[in-house]
Amino acid sequence: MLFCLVAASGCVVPGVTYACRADGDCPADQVCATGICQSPSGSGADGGSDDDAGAAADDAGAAADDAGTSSADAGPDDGDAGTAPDDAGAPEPDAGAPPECGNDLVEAGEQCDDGNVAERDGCSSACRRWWDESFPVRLRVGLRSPALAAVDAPVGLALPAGSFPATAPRDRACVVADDQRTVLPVEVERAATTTTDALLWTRLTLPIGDSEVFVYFGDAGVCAGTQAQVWPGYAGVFHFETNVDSAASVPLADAAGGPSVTLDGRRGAAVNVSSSGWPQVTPPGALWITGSVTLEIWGRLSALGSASNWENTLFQAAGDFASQAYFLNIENSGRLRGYWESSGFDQWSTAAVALATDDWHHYAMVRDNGARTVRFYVDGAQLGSVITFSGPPTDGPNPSSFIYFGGNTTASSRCFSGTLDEARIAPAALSADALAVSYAATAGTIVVSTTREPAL
Ligand SMILES: [Ca+2]
Ligand SMILES: [Ca+2]
Ligand SMILES: [Ca+2]
Repeated sequence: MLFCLVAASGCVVPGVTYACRADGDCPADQVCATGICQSPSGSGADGGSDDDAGAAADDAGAAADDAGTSSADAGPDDGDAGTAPDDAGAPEPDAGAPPECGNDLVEAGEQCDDGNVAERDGCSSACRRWWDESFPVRLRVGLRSPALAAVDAPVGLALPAGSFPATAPRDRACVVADDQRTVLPVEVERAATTTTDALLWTRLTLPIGDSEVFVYFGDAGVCAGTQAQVWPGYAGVFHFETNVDSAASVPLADAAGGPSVTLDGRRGAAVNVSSSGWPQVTPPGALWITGSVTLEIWGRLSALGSASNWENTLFQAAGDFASQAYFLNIENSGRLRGYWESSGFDQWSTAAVALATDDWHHYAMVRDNGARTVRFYVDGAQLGSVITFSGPPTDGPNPSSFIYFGGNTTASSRCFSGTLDEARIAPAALSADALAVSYAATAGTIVVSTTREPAL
């Protein structure tokens, strides 16, 4: 410490503390207290006013530090235990701080960051590639379709046991495209109550290479009401999950005696059909089709038919014996046979399928009124040659008209004996590719993998 009469000599040395006798001995911004020049607000007891000023700056730095800058708190902690932000930011600097979702920066631990915390926009509120964080579980479904022309088609998703929690409301699933944004239509065909498997349908544009969709479970029915979007273009779709089950709002009834349901269907449950009972639609309504039509059904014979022809009936749309809009059966020879009244059309496929009992096959007939052709299919592949015809059916339905699945109004020996599943009737001539997809989609060959996320 040196004495210097500041006011008189003007000798002010920065960083030096001056002795004084009066305020006039001190620099202009200081006063004389207890013989030493110091700031007016300071306390001589704490060793100097700079310390307090430093404390204030330190606190400001702590706040800035917690906001994400790492430079402010470089100095030793000032010991001000009351500054909560400083403590919350420990350890300093904030190298261990979690990433911030929604700051438009993809940081460690984030799969994406779209600058917001909104759901269902491709990047979730947790910055994951996840449709909506309110769904705790999803199933990643890997897909691969056969090579074909573009087909917009229903695709069956069979979800194995263990795919999702037993408590999840499986009748309220959502199907989302791989962009985590596009919600696809969904129909829950089967949601078992005692196991954790399920059968869904969605609709996709094929072909697709290696692709995937995601099934989300566990939230209230935000995707309800999209079922009809799975089945445009069909007059009737019948899953036979029960003996009166149909998917396209077509009332399906039992024939006398009624068919029993077996869980051992081609997909989910199916109906056991015999001459004593089959499912039917009466009156046929929109299923009475005299224009182009496509008939599809899965069948498993328990025994070959006992008649000498017209046996193993699959479809019969009839008003009476002499009024039929379409008919399809499997002759015991393995040839498919189509028929309708008013035109004299009665033709077999030019090739045969090897029939065996207890063996599922997908059978189809396409009547193309525009091209005047009939095509037969087994398991998605055309059976034999295209057959031409000259006249389409002309009979309208009458008061006793019906659609039979497996039944035959002419002779009980012509009924189907076995199990039928997944019948469809479309008022159009579906393409060969569409039938290939229909077969593959029901057989499950389009789905190549299912993975639960998160894993159990
Ligand atoms: Ca971020
Ligand atoms: Ca988002
Ligand atoms: Ca079924």
